[in-house]
Amino acid sequence: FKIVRVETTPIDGQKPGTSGLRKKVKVFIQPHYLENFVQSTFNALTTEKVGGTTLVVSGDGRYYSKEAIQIIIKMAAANGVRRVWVGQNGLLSTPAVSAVIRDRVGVDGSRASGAFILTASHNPGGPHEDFGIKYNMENGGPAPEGITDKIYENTKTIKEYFIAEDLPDVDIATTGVTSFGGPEGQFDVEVFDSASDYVKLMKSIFDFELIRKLISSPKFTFCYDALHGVAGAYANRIFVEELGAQESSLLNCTPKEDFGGGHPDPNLTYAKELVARMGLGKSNPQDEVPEFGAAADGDADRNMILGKRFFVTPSDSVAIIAANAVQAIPYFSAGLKGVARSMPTSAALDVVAKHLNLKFFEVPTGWKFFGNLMDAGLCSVCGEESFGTGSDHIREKDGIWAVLAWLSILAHKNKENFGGEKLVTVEDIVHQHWTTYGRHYYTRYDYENVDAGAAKVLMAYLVKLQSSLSEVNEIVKGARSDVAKVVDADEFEYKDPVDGSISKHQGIRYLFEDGSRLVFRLSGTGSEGATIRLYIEQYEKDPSKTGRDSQEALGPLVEVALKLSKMQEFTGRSAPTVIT
Ligand code: VG1
Ligand code: CO
Repeated sequence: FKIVRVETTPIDGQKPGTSGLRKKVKVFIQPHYLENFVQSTFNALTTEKVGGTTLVVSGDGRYYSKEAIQIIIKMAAANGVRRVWVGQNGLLSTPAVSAVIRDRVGVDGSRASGAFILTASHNPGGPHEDFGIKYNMENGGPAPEGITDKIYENTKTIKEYFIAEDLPDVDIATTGVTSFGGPEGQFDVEVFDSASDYVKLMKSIFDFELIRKLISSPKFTFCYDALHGVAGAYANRIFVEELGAQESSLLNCTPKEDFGGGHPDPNLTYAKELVARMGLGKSNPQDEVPEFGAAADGDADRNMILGKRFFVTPSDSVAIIAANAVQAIPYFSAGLKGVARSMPTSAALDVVAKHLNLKFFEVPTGWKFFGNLMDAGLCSVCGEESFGTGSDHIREKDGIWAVLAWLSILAHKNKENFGGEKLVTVEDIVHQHWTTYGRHYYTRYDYENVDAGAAKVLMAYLVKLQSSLSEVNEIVKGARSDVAKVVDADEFEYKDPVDGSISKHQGIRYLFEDGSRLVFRLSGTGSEGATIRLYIEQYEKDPSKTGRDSQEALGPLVEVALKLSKMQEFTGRSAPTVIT
């Protein structure tokens, strides 16, 4: 093949957000749009770090992935990359990409040094929906801000990109190696099975034999919904083939370019079919409801955990996994190095860390901040309120790992009793946890696609309000006399304890005397307008009061949050788009 230099001009708005660049497909398919971003990434990494290396390119299989993969292969060839690895049919979940970078050895003994992941995660897909791309580094984690800032700077000045235009399209449906000759020597594309490396890793972490016993126990029933995302490429292999679940336990496990027209976001609003099956929707009380249910997002890094007619809040989920990891999961048997959560995630994990005397870290939203801690050996288990849970086995959150972690805890708690009378259920485990550690009532209100200007004004107003706590408390008291006093308020800023880098403006916090918190943030993953996220949390230590309905328990704090932020006045919205 020949290397062609193509002249181009900068395109506005290519700033990577919380997790890469996400835009409508119609934006991505504009001439030069993808090419500019990919070349800007190569340039940010520098020629030395790109030339001669092995690059992974794959994603959640959403619309436009197949075309994008061929373009990136041709650009990689032209930029001196030695080989490109592609998951069969272009499919690799985000956690599997991380695992592949860290652990996979190619047929010729090579190892990967980075990846382009093609996904817009939980955003819908299809010709009128979203596409996305992000770069992950040699540790398997998302590029840090230092790199993403450089990429963005490059997109603003880019003049040229390089592409091997005459390289034929590679058949990515068939596994195997295709070799080409270029001006600087050989260039290979290796297509490999999407699941093998990941399955191998999971088997090295969990006790599959024990989980198999749980799943085959007549008392236990199971259901997994991939929402037509890439998790489907792993679910059959792991849950059915390895763990013996029935095929009928899998819902929507065929990956589709448009996620079957759905919104591949595993929460109570969008995972409708699973929610109904688990008896949480308008199901018939006579229906057979599984003991355990779970769902994933488009790229399979998120998870939702459900019990029979019971929802596990993600903030509780990570705390419960951390509390049980050493006993229930072989990978952690030597102990946890530390635990971490994102700032808006509830403090349930903090309480576990204190009880178990573990190192604890609070980081800004987005998985990249956990990676540094893990690389430095400071953190084993971490999570976010946004249905993200994971560990240092890779450098991304991991939806299927979280499900296996819960299955391990269930198997561990029931191991003397698989054939016995009554199963220890998901709900039992959560209630036990609240009795020991107290409960953090938690909810998140999302105001999606709000006018971007209005959202900025609201945030600026909240920052300014913080300078006078007496004014804040007047508003609080005026709204609800039964809510505690605000004792502190700030804009969250994070200093990375490993590399000393500082991330500012990571969300506005109002901290109450009784440990309650209100947090306001603007989303960094949307593709249109602005999304305001409001996180509401209240701690209850008294075991006799931990069984309330969370929306009811949080009612007074919600009222205060809406008054404090003048939400309706600024945004024109009288209700959020999604409540989780
Ligand atoms: C959201 C979540 C955040 C998560 C991010 C990426 O970001 O709040 O916790 O890390 O999505 O997850 P934001 O900036 O929109 O609040 V994923 O599954 O979209 O890669
Ligand atoms: Co995701």
